[in-house]
Amino acid sequence: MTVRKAEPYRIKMVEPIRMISREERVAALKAAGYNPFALKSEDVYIDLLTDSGTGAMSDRQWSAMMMGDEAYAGSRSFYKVKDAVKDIFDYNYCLPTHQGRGAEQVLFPHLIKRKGQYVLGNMHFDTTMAWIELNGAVPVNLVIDEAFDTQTEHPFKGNFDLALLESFIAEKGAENIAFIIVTVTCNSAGGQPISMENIRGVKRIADQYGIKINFDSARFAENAYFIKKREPGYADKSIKEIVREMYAMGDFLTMSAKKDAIVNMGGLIAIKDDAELFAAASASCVPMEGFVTYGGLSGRDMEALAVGLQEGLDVDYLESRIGQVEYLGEELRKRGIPIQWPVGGHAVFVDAGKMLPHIPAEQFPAQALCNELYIEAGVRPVEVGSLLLGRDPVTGEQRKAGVEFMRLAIPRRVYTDRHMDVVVDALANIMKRREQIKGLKFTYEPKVLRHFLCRLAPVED
Ligand code: PM9
Repeated sequence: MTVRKAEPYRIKMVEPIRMISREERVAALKAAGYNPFALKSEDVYIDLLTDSGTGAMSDRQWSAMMMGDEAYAGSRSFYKVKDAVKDIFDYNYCLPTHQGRGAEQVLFPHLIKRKGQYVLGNMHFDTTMAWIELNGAVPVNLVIDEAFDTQTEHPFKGNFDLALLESFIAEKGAENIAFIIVTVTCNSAGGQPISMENIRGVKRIADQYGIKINFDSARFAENAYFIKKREPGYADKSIKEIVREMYAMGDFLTMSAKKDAIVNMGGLIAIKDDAELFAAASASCVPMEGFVTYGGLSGRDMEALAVGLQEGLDVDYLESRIGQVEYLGEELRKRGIPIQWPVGGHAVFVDAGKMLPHIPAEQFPAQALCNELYIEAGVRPVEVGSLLLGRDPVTGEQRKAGVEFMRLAIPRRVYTDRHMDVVVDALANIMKRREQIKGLKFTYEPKVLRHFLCRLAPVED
């Protein structure tokens, strides 16, 4: 019998959690306007809202924080981040930012030359989409069709549809494309990876038309792990070698360091070799995020980041982390719960449209399922469907998501497989009474990024 592997770490410190009563959960959700974002985290038993900034830092990261150099300018801690960026991505310039959206805010205005230009991606994340639109450009998603069919087996559902990418550029004209964003892994499609072969295809097309490539790098190491596991020719390469090969095809990167770099706060811009772009972004960084050697982070944050960037590449850690996501996914599948398959890197995405076919998209089936899971077991997921997608900025019409996902995002090194079993039991119970679940309507709808702050109420029959 093969001896199974366990987590490649010991737990040195714990944070107590508790499940409040069902009556208290019902009252808490009502007070939160049926939007789990408004719940107090103390009222949540297992928090799977996000894997962003929720990971457990290692003893090495905590001890590195003691070395934080809090100098306003020229901090020693900044140079450790810069060295890690050079070592891992081989990019020469770097600017820290307070988180991923800070990086987007600083860099994007220098890439979008005029209103109406397109920014092409496999599938843009919501804040990324917001920063593209706020700069007057139009975000376009060109992911392969398989991404929207949760039941089809495909190893790289985050891939670009290369034929569509090429025809879109040819039709609109290269001068109307601001840049391309390759999101690794592709969060909105289910944490789905993009293959090296596909990135090569994007690069070929980008070069042909003289268009630059940005990597949205929140989950760069998880993407590299999938390439190692699923793509022929990469089994014997290290994660760092794979990352280097991926990033050699890009021109710059924006990163939320709160995911694969396993810090609670932080972000990055890195630029391969364009000194002019770096100078322009530096000039924006100072008023927006802070001086160029701290960009919204303290010295101790940067110390933790320099260590976390390297720790995130550890193959044993990645195997255990993605193994836990697979475990949750497999257990749910055994109970007939429809999920994006194969599972992605950071989360299991439940196909709520399939599970609750009686709730139309405009009544947000995935949000209704999130609320039900909270009521059932105090588990907090997040909606990644039509509620998140929002309205068309021109027509004001509700856009319909390709799939109505409920995302169960797993924080890094935080929960055990026993916690995952709670989620499985709860969803299995919900599956039995799913016809009784009601859709939702707005009682308050903000104009931008509405899913964070909206308030809802159940639709009455
Ligand atoms: N992603 C997530 O939960 C956190 C915000 S929504 C609860 O998945 C990508 C691919 C992301 C991402 C954030 C950002 C923005 C950019 N790109 O949250 O600003 O997944 O650090 O990063 C979240 P920040």
